[in-house]
Amino acid sequence: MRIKFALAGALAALVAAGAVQAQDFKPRIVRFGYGLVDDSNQGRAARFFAKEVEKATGGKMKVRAIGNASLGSDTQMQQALIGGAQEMMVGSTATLVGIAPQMALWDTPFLINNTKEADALLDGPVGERVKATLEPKGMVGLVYWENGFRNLTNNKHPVAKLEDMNGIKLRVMQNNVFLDSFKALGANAVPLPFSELFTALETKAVDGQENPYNTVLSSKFYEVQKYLTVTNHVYSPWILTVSKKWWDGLTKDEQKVLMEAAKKSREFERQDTRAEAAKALADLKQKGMVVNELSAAEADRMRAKLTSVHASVANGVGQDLWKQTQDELKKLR
Ligand code: TK8
Repeated sequence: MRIKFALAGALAALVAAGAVQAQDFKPRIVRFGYGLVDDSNQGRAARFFAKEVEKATGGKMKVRAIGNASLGSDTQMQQALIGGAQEMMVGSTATLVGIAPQMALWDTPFLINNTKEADALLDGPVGERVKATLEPKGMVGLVYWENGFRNLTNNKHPVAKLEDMNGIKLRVMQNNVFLDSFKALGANAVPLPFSELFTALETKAVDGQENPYNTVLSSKFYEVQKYLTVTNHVYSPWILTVSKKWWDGLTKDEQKVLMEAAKKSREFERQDTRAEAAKALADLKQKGMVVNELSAAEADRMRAKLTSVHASVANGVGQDLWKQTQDELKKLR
């Protein structure tokens, strides 16, 4: 019995190796850039993706996962992809809005309530439709990863009510929806690339920022930020993108391998991110951060201010996409 299984296993391995050889793979190096540190959910998933691709191509395609924004900030890498100087990256959809305006859909405050809604919306027809707007701009979107629900940190005082936002100099992503949202809350919103954020916090050029727990932890923002307010004000996706110039030169087999590895990495990344997020708050408290939850009444007041941004997002992304999104969400709720 055991021998039979061993034989079957060996046979399966041979067939798999043969299948890899029979496919059309060329020796290639893929520079895959990202903004966070190596030891982050982004870094772990990038390395997972790299391994999957190497395995599936029998080592022909080598993916170099390069973090810390060493290849540039999100927007710089996007330009490198468009020009064909870099093959691949992962970053926030929010930094793509200047190139693909419909990406602003994901910046809508309180659009998505939980991860079940996030997965269904992003992996469904709405997510596909938004992703497809990248192609005419010179990039191909593969899959969405989870950045996560964003929360507020600052170094001035705990934010317990709406008025506490007044005068906080808050770094936001380079994106008008984020700028408008935090202006509406009364903060002094300053757009900055993520790669400059730690230094800006450290030198007190800004007082605060907003990001998921995972990033506050991996980027060590707890070293330079005292207060964390649980706001969950928006669900932020990351998106894996490749240079269209490069993609169009790949064989069909290569494109298929990349797409399949991307889908596997999506499952890995979301699980890993959610597991880390579930215990991150306790870790951050232990590192000395003072954490507060908003009272229901104050959360409602902030929500009311932020939903005022919805009409402008709807106009920006188009009423048709906005309506499709609302319809999909209704079905999910
Ligand atoms: C990483 C960024 C980051 C984002 C931000 O490059 O800029 O605050 O949340 O994840 O894309």
